[in-house]
Amino acid sequence: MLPYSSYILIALAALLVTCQAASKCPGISGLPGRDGLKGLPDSLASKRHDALANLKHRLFQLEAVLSLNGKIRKVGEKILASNGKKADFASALQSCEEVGGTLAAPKNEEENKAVMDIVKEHNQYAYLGIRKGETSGQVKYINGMPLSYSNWHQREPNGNGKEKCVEMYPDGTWNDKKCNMYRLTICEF
Ligand code: MMA
Ligand code: CA
Repeated sequence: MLPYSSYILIALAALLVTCQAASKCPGISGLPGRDGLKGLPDSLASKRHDALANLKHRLFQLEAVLSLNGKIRKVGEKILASNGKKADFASALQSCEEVGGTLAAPKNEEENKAVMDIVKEHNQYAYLGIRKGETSGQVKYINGMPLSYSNWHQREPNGNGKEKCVEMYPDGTWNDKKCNMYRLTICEF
């Protein structure tokens, strides 16, 4: 037989575990409220919830305007955008990185099609965020990861060490190419 107070403690512990699992602990009696251990009162938590909802709505509106004007293209979690400028590979990459993005590198057919649409719109070949390793010649993303998707044009890549960058043709296929050409800049964010 346990003392009476032990049963109360066990009951309280059970309640705590249950309500925390459901994220529905009351904000009273010293237990964490729905903000868990951050301990915000429910009134503040609800204000913060409203503010987040407003932000989301505003973002949704802004994305709609930018899409409508053809300024951005959304594909999965990615946002693609071009500054409409032609540049060599290093300058194109720099332009993207300066604004927190990187050169677009399609990782699947859907992304490839989205980049292709921008290439077609501008009627300009574009550099992709893909290049060959200095010594290995291995084809990699800017972050050094090996290629996981490709859409080479027939008989490409054929550069044999002389073509370290990759461009996209208006049909969406890829060609390894020298890095000092002037090609459309398309960034991903
Ligand atoms: C160019 C150059 C190459 C490409 C071939 C395809 C002649 O070289 O763009 O990168 O592979 O054309 O014919
Ligand atoms: Ca080539």
